[in-house]
Amino acid sequence: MKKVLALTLAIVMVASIALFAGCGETGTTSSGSDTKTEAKTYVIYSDNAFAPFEYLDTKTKKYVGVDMDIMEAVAKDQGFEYEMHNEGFDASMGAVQSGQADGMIAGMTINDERKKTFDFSEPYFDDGQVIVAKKGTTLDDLKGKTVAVKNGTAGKDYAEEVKDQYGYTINYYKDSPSMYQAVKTGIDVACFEDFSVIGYSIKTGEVDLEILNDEPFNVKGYGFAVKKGKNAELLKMFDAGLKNIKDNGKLKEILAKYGY
Ligand code: ASN
Repeated sequence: MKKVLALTLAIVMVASIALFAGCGETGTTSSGSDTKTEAKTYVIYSDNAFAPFEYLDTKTKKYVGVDMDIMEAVAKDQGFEYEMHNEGFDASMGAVQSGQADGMIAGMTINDERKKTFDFSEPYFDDGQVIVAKKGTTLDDLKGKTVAVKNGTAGKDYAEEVKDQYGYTINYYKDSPSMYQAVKTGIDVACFEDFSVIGYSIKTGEVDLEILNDEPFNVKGYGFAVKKGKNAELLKMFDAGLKNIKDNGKLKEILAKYGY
């Protein structure tokens, strides 16, 4: 009799452990086949000084901008949680590749080279790069000088590509303000930056530089990115949310808020 009781107890214990384990693993609030997985807080990385896409609002000490608003609107639409880390562009790419971040939104140009290591959302904005210098500089003035680029960017890739054509050498910087500063102080004769970003800073009077080329080069879409083959569910939610905010006018509203 004792043996039977002990056995029954053991079975009950094993069964309840299995039940608990099951709950812990999937975090289900199950009712039949309608199971929901436990809410995850996604880690999203971004650039830190790329107005109007992401920049520190000195009054509120919070990062604001087009990308910050898009991420918020998409997450709200899709009902997921995230935390934003504004660590810089190159750092964001590194964080996504190392798995430290689940995704990034940083005015990131969608191109074929990056598609080898990232999966991108649908585009939400189009932009290309321009060459920027002190007023009165011409493209001929680049010869024999140094130009500034930001690590890891599409502008950097383009500057490397056409370097012999213009005859300059390249200095590498970690963020956009350091690049502008190097041009202002004369360390470098020019820098390469996304057209709408430098255009915004010139317009607001933040940066007293001039765009040298008539048309931006390599105009391409900006997209949200995850590591290739990873976080497919996050990318799917981003795309679904992006479609909704495109359809319901929210994206237009966000862009208008920042002057587009
Ligand atoms: N458009 C830039 C790039 O994709 C992004 C940036 O500088 N934040 O390289």
